[in-house]
Amino acid sequence: MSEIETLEAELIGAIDGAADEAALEQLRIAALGKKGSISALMKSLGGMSPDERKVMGPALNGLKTRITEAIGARKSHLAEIALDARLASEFVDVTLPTRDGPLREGRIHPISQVTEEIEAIFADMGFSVAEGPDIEDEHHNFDALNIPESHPARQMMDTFYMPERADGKRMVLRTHTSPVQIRKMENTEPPIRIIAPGRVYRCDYDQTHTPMFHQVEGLVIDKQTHMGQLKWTLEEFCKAFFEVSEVKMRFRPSHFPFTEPSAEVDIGHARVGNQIKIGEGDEWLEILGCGMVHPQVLRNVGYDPEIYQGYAFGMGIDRLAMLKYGMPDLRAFFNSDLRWLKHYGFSVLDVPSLVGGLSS
Ligand code: 2NL
Repeated sequence: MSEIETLEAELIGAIDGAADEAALEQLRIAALGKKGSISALMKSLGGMSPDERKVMGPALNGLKTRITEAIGARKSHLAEIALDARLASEFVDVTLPTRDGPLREGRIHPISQVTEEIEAIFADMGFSVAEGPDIEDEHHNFDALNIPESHPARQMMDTFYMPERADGKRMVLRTHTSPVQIRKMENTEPPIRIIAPGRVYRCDYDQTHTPMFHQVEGLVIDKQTHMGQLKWTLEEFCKAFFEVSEVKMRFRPSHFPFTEPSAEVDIGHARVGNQIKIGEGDEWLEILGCGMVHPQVLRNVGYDPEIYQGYAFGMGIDRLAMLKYGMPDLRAFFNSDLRWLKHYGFSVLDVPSLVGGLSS
């Protein structure tokens, strides 16, 4: 066997036996690196006679090519083995029951649960979810909504004002999620179909009020919208949310600066023992406010009220949660009491959906 054949047999044997990529790299350097065995033979070409070189040149080049290819082949084979091992070790049997641990122990707060339920219902009716900043300017929180400087809601008594800035601007903690909708209208052409859930803030603290609470507002703007659509949307929402096939509702005339006409909506309920039954019965509970968007609000965001109209509504998420899940005290919502969370919280694995059930 020639020197070349011996070297080739040795190298191929070593390459096929290399256990991992690092060993393979060592072999590559030992053969093809600057001081490698093949490189040394290549260098010896210079000292050969032209006849010898004619034979040895192509032979060495052939050797170099075959060794490079063998290293490449072994490398992809090793990578395949490594991938198979990883796939085998990371195999997850999704049909197994959950193990003890955070997934089973942890709880979703009722407010997060109810927010997701509301989002699932409105998503099904073609609404998207919009968000905006908690710290707002007075334009988006009040002026654009047709709430005048003199309105009681703007008084220091009710609103958390931030310290006045150098440019004289006073920011506020948003008192409702309406500014999210104002922002949406300011930078979007109709049609619009959104809900805006989120935290809101008011200077108020007693048995039924916390200074931070949660609200969801809805807004639809299009060329032909009317109170009938608003009424249907809210009825469908209430049936889906309270998971009942019929729900008694009452629309009472009301007043908001940002809607005209405006209405407050009550749902019928009955007390059975210390439980509340929603949808039937002779007692009324106010759950939301709504109306047709005031033409001045449309003008404020640059819409022509002769072309576009819309309806809007707003409701308190915390209150809806209390009603649906029978939680008596609003203040317990924000105490982070683990016993309360264990009792009223929801499983991480039960994601609310209309097909899978909202609160199953
Ligand atoms: C309530 C009443 C309401 C709205 C919110 C709204 C938003 C825009 C324009 C017009 Cl951008 N209206 N929102 C309308 C009527 C009532 O909330 O009692 N919330 C708890």
